[in-house]
Amino acid sequence: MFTKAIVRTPCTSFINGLTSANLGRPDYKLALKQHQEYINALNTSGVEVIVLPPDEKFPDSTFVEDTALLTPHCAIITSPGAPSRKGEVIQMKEVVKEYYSNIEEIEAPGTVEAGDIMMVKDHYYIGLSERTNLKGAEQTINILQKYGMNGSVIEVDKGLHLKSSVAYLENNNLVATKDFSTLKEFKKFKIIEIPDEESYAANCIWINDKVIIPKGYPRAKQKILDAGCWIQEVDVSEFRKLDGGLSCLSLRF
Ligand code: CIR
Repeated sequence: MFTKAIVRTPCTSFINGLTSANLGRPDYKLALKQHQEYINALNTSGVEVIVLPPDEKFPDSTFVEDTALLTPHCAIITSPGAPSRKGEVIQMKEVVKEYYSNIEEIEAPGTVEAGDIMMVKDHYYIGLSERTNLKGAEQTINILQKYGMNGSVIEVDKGLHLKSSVAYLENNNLVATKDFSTLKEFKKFKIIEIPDEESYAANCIWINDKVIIPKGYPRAKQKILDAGCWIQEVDVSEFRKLDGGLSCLSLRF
């Protein structure tokens, strides 16, 4: 169970965030509205939501998930691979200090963005992507092992981060796009395969027996419902324009 979630209100420079999506510029006002709806959804999942103020220096700073890995035993402050995002971790470390006494950090030349890390109980799958390199993944695994947890790496050839394409929904259920559904590393899971045309919906989050999914993906929704999950939909269209999904918008712990 999660008891808390950290989010950060999008700043006005959010509209200039990194993207390869080709979906046009986000509408800032609509993004703020959608962010509030996201907070409401987290609240109704029984977590206390810690809302950080906008940080104009970093257009992508609303995507807090990438800046830290919060485990039950320690917090790992990451080392973002995107140059424009590197400074985001300084502020996040100060916030995390209030909740964790064991704080570890990924060091250069290692890079890690935690959108590449999927937690399955005490095992962490770490995507090797354009943002997370092997050195960063190895440092992460060493830290996890120090605290009695473990990790392994997965090549990410498609999508921004590992969790752009997969999500663990507890009870052995793994949501995955077609490309990731056949990976040998995921053989042991019950795969909920998301059709290609709705692949964005593979980025969903399990939070205290509820699954929050993006609004507007009916086939993905039906598949997740068929797996016996209780669903809430949230519209995150403006965050999608910056390659961001539901998981990116919070740190849940
Ligand atoms: C970026 O490119 O870094 C942001 N525009 C989107 C980050 C999305 N984060 C995530 O998937 N965890």
